[in-house]
Amino acid sequence: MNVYKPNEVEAKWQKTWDQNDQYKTDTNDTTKPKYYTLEMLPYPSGKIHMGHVRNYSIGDVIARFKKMQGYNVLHPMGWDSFGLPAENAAIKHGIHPHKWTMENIEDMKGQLKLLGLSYDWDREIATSTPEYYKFTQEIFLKFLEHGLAYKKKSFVNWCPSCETVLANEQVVQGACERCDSVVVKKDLEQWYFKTTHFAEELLQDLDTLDGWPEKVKTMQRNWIGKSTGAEITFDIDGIDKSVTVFTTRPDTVHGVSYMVLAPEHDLVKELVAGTEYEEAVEKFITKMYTMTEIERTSSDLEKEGMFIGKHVINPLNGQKVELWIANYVLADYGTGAVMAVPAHDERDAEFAAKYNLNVVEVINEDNIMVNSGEFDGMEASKAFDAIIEKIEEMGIGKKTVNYRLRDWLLSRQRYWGCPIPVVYCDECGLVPEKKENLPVLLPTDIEFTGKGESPLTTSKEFMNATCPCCGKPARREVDTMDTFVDSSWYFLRYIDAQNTNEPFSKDAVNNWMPVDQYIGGVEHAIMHLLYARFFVKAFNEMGMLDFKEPFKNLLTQGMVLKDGTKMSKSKGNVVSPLEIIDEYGADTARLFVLFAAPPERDLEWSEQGVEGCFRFLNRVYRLVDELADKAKCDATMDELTKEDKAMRFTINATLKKVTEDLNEKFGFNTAISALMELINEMYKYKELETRNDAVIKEAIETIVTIIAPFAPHIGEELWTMIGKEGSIFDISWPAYDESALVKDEVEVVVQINGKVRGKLSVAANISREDMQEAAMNDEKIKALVEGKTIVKVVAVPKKLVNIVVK
Ligand code: ANZ
Ligand code: ZN
Repeated sequence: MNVYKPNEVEAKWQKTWDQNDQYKTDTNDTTKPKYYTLEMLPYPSGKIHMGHVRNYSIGDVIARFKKMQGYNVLHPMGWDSFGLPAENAAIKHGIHPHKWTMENIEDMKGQLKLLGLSYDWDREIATSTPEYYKFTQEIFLKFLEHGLAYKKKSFVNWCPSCETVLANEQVVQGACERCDSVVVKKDLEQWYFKTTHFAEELLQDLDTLDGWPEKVKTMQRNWIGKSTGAEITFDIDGIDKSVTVFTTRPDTVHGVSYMVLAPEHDLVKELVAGTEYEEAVEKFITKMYTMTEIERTSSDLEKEGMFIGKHVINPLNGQKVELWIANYVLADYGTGAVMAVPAHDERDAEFAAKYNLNVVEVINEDNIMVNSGEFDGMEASKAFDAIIEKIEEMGIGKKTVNYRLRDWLLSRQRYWGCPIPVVYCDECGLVPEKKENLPVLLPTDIEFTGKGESPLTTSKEFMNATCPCCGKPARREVDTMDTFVDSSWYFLRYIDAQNTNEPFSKDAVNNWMPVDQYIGGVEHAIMHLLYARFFVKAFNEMGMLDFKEPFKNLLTQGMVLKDGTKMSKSKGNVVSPLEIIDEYGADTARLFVLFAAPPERDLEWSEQGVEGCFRFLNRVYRLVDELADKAKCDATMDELTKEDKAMRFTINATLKKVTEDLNEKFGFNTAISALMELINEMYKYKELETRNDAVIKEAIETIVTIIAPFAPHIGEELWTMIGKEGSIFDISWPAYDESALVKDEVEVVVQINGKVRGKLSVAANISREDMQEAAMNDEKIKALVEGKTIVKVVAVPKKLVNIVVK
């Protein structure tokens, strides 16, 4: 008798897989259909956590199952290795970001290998290596050349103490998240990608993504935020100037009772210059600089504003209304100006109540226009178009579409990111670096102080550049790219990871894209997925590839919780994957995260659950070990008893269910529980005196095959124990035996006057008459109808017999 020793089994098979290059993919092999399965690439923090275990276990089951189904499977892994933590480690511990990152990658790679994941490590990429970021830079230059990257001045969050730009997420209640100083807005030149160029396509093409969760598509739709409405121009009273508003409710234009400009609107300073309002307006604008857009658009925002001394004229009814500025109007949405209709807009209503402004209703409860001149009596939905038509006729406005989506601000004042490959020359201005000079390397003579614009300015080596155009001394761009840029194209690089000439070959990506199954956390539902989609659309427009969407199917897995909350260091509820692997083995860890909940749902960590999975694997091991000789025999199936047939039914029904559950339904938990039932049945069956060796053989082979994608090490081990040669992952996923699922006996219900009174087991092909007779002869039924008059007996074959009595 053998004993299951997971650590020995797992080390042995991991070594064998490595030696045999088990998971290398030949992307040029076209004899099989392709299947590209991908998990979102991790940041190399140095330690894997349970979220990784869950994410990668899901991906691994899919990869192994698809391979056994005959697909040529591509399943790569890499590292999103630029980013702030490496720089912070440099500031704190004096270790260079590159060294820190590469050591973490080595550590984490070792940990992933312990999980037995079927990655083709030959395709591994790390976004912070020159071999990779060379091409990120090449792509940037392509975007620049095609007008999809540009530089413009804009107001950004600036911490005066850290002397750096902050992302919106780094500003907490108006203060720097790191040092708590009050954040100000600074007008700085920044780099942008023109994501808005594809706003409509990014929205429309969501409809083609049938394999994406509805909630993710909704989040993207809201983020893109398409609004249809009109722009309408109002003249300013007494001077030769006007204000144009964007409104989604042109039908309410007669209800405008004041107008609001964003405090930062270009006109504001001009309108108040030299007036009594000037000083107060200046103060108000400065105050706005300390607020983030998120705060200003929040519905709990305390509305605040001020009159700025001018009036505008409503072009439809000639009324003069006051011109205000207010905190709830944003400078860079629509036109930065709002026609306020407090009767029909909540924000305006709040503001009007606070400052005692007029409220004029223009649509009544029945959705009919009132107080609207010639439009009175019209349905509001009709007035929407009618008023647009009118303002277009008058030449004071037009129908417009607006998107909430902004261009992507990609420059960061950081060291550990991809250098933006341009230089500034006194003679030639902004000059893109030449392609043959790429990569523009990150310099190593850097001081990490945590202050300053970009640490790159401290590098002499980096700052003393030559102009690629005239050869004179020039200054390099010191900003680096947002790390989301690196992860917007990595899935293409995996397909052609050794290509030294170009980021990827067009043919290769056309053959292998889209990713058939993408798996990752829902926290990436907006940014990463939108940016990756944008990149693919940009590549498509630039002729670099022929498809329009990168990810055909998307699975967003739930979180791993402990005691109902997310595992986190601060809460002290983190369970270390390495400890679990050490104690129970990776197969148990994998089985647990796959079994404990459906993949989209949150999963509650349970020590008992883990132990249960470990006991189950032991139970499977003992069963296979005990019956290994039978599984090796060559008995034949003839002469099956009733019990043999029942066992064969369970074996094949389980195989059918598992196959269906894995085929794009992600029913890992239900598949595993079906397997558990099969094991239970087998434990009973093997005790029968009449047990049939051929049935045992079928059962054991099926069990080992089913368990393999979930728990690959024990799968291989059991496969060897039953005398098979080679890897189980080289066999074809078996087809179930249809004939074993045809039952020769069926259970039928017996009713008296329509109420169920009993059940009968009868031959599946029994005649109607025999079925009626069998029911009438049943002892229990006999007793129940005794002394009553039988009016009629109805039988439905394979289902029921109904006896009507009086
Ligand atoms: C008049 C009105 C009447 C409006 C009404 C709404 C309801 P979405 O749907 O998000 O596009 N708005 C326009 N530009 C703005 C800005 N820069 N900052 C803050 N608010 C702005 O919202 C469009 C509506 O938001 C516009 O339609 C405008 O108010 C306001 F009963 O115009 B509405
Ligand atoms: Zn020059």
